[in-house]
Amino acid sequence: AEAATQTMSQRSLERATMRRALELAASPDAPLWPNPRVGCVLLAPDGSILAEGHHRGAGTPHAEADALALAGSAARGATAVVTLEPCNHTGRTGPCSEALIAAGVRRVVHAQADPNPVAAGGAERLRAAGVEVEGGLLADEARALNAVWTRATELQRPFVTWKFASTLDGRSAAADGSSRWVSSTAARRDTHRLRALADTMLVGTNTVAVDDPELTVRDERDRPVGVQPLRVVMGLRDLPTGKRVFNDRAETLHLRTRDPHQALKELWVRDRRHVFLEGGPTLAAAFLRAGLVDEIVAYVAPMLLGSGRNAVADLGIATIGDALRPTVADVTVLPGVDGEEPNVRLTMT
Ligand code: AOF
Ligand code: ZN
Repeated sequence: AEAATQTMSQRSLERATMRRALELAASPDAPLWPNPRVGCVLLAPDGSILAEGHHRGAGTPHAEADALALAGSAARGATAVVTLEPCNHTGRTGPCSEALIAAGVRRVVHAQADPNPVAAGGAERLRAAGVEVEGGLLADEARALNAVWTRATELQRPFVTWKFASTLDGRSAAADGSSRWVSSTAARRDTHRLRALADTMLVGTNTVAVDDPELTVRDERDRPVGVQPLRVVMGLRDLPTGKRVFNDRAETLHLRTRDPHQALKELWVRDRRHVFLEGGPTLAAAFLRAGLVDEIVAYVAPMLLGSGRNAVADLGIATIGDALRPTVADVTVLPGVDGEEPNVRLTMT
């Protein structure tokens, strides 16, 4: 009975410690990309906290290494509580599996299993060295914390969010090409917030030629914020250098391809994890047809045009049974400001 009670209290202690590790993983200086957000807590045999660590971005120590450096020789016999399975590879830094073994850690409790085929295998390596390993504790929370990174890593290509704004009848511009503005001020502000979470803005050459967007992230007062996502223009057409997408407020890449698979491949090798697709109807249709849209964010404005540019071009669907039917994950009403009407944001997967 005593052993059972001990196991119970160990379990609840490790659970609470994992919650703390998840908090650490989400520290303000944790990366959004290209690396995952990871936290680690080292517990002494008596259950007290020896050290806390977290990852601060590509090329800096992993969470485990960060905590081990703080604990020093006190890590001998400790339990490491980590939000992600310790890595087993030499990438930008050394393998955490070996670092934990060398430090004499006795037990490792991790949440999410490492979806990265290059780095996985840490749990196995630790067990082989005689370290007790338990995986899966609060794994759903850990996965949610790095939802886009996890999906991209599993797919081995960037995660694609297609964002569009349309009228009630699915138009993104009027017959004369005018589109300022379909969505409300609040909706456009919300778009900037979402853009800032991605590492890549993607449009087609046609959108640059016609709409001349800047594709930077700005806050409410229109000031540049933090590191700007990479701006990518896709298509074979040459573009005038005077377009706003080529200004010096962020980097820009012109991908001379029409193939969505090829584009994502080139972005993946450039360490891109999250593409925010804001291209016109042709590019959106190309990605949808290729099955390369992972998430759709639609802003719907209470406006009717009856003619004009469709938000998406022909998808080759002739009958209702063949319609693409994304699953709705969220519906949010964005209240109008300064006398504007509300807009609706639909998030779908
Ligand atoms: C991190 N931080 O705290 C942990 C990671 O970019 P690299 O070469 O340092 O390796 C990144 C991989 O290491 C990552 O994809 C994941 O599989 C593993 N664990 N990565 O950036 C961390 N623990
Ligand atoms: Zn590592």
